[in-house]
Amino acid sequence: MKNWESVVGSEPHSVAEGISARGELSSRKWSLSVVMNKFCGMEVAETAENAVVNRHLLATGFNRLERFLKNRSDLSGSLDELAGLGGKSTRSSAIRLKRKVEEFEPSVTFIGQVKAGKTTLVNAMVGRPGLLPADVNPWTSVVTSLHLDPHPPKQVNTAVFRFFEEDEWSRLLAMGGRLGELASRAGAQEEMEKVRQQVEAMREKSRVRLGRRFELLLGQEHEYGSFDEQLIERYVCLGDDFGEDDGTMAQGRFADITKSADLYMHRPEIPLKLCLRDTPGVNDTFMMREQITIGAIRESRICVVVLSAHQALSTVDMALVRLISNIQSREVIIFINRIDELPDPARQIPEIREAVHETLRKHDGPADAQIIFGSAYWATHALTDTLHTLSSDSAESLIKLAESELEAGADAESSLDLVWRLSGVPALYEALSERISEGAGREVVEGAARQASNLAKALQARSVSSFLAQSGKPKLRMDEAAIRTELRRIEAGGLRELEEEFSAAIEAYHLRLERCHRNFLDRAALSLISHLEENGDQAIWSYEPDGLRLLLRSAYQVFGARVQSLSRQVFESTAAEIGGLYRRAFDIERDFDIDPPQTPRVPPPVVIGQTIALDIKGNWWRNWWRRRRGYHTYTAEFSEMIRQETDPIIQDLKATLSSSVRLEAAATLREFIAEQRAVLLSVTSAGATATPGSEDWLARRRSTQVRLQAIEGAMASMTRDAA
Ligand SMILES: Nc1nc2c(ncn2[C@@H]2O[C@H](COP(=O)(O)OP(=O)(O)OP(=O)(O)O)[C@@H](O)[C@H]2O)c(=O)[nH]1
Ligand SMILES: [Mg+2]
Repeated sequence: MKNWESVVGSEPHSVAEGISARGELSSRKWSLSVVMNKFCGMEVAETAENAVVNRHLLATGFNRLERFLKNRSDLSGSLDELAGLGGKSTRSSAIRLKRKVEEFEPSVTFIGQVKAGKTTLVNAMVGRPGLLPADVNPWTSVVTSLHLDPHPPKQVNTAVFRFFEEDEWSRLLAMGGRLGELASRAGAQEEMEKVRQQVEAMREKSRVRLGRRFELLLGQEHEYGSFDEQLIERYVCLGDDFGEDDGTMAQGRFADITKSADLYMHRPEIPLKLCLRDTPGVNDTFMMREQITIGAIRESRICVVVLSAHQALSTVDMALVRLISNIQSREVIIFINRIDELPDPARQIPEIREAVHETLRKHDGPADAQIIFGSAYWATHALTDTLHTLSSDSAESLIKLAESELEAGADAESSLDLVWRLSGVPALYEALSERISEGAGREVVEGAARQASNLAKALQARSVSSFLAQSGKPKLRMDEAAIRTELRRIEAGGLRELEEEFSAAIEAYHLRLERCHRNFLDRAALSLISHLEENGDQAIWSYEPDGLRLLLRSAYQVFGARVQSLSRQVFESTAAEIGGLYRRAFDIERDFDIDPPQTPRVPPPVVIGQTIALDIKGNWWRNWWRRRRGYHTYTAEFSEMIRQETDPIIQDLKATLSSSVRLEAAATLREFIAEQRAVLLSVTSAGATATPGSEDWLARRRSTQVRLQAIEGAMASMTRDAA
């Protein structure tokens, strides 16, 4: 009883034939229910690794990576060739570059509603149903990164668990998370008390569980050479769900204090390294995890938002919408899971799609984000070849969806492939492939191609140098000391310019942020006063903070565009100066350009989406309101509360983001110069192997030049291709 045919009935023909034969449909459905009744109540599939019999399914959805993979392998080939053509320094540069490109690991963060099925989906995507525990106690705050590698990973440690630092941990507990901070600021005693009790209970539990080791463990890491479900459970599942101490206490249960887990897996079906990050759901009442989610989003370029089909984006998910609304639509993919729970998915999917788009539009979210529908549940059953154990409702939905697909003219495919496709996993992998090849993957290839092209140019400069032609010896017109001095001058000039330009940009940006902030506070206070004048203090007033977000976002965008353009200018002028140095050092007459390095990426300002007091329209606000007396107290206290609430966002926008871009730009410039220095100075050490002027020597020189030009051409087309 393995394949689809056996699920829908025992007729020998394929699903495609069967389903398109409308006449047979009712009898097939009848036979389905017979089959289902027979299997209902059966144990759900065993989900250990060895139960995954259809792992080949994981290889679908990567077509869009082809160009990236081809470019990358051409690039590797060219780098090998360059390593052979140049001296020691060129070789080590080429090897380093090749390693960097090969080690490229794009990452994807999965965020979403609590219980939407993020963990189940990630488990299915890595071909290990049951690996990460699904259905975990809501206090979990662990971000788990699964590192997939088509080659067996070289790491000695295939699992690394990190614990909270002491200060992070005490802050988390002392303040009771964001809502705790907020409640205490607003003087909402009731809420505060609730949070405090929960936190106290949690602290007590950890202390009992971990005893004296507790303090010692904070800030530490635990590493393992292998992992299995039990080990992961000890680090990422809280004890409550597992009953009383079952004897494993001796080994410890660390979940309370685990901050992150990294697991390295060999996955030959997937054509590149890939990191999938599973995070805890965000619509929990206490928002302990919002900061964790913000951190996890920052670590990946692509964000997959997992929603549940039967409640895809309602008002309780506004926190989620806010978090993604500061990321470009192209880098957000919405996966609507659990379509197996829809009675009629074919009819409901378009409705849900429309509703989600509408909500995103209305709330200023990434309205153009791609939406994919699927079911981690179907995916798991397809992988483990246990379609016959699908619950009857789920099988019924699957059949209905399959029928409508086939009626719409879908290709005939095997029943297993069809179910896999309907699970949405291949479509999700395809969307990820597309984003990787046009985004981070393109940048990596382009950056390395520029560097490879510079190596090829440097070697050509050496071979066209008039000194080489005359004497057969690689020699420079300038001596080593002069080259070093000149490079130091160029570097200092470039860094100074970056520093000055950045300072000016940052200053303007800070002023603008402060102005936005002040204006917002003033406007809110004015609105409050006029409300009080018109309605008195019995009618409750509220104020939307979205205006502030809009202003902050546009200030950030202006800043981002400015620093990118100033970095580009500085990089270009530095590259031009180095080109001039080559011309002088090698005595080259023709134009000689060096490619400037890539401009730094400006990360999305996710923090703007952080929940602030005004977003929460619960009891606390009513209580706060009722406790105030007199207009004056309202306004002063309100302004102070909102200022304290929004200050951390402004601080983060000021400090973290601008300084990270600035540091990156300076580091890129330094690295660029260091590489040029190594290449330039290595030229004199690379000796000619044949007698200068001999035929052999000339022929070899010509062929080297031809090859270098070919490499340079290939690199240039790759950069153009990428652009
Ligand atoms: N019917 C159905 N159930 C699913 C599906 N995906 C997950 N589930 C179930 O939903 C429950 C929650 O799944 P998880 O994967 O833990 O959800 P999560 O989003 O990781 O939850 P949190 O981490 O707590 O936010 C589990 O009992 C899963 O078996 C699905 O596609 N269909
Ligand atoms: Mg989960």
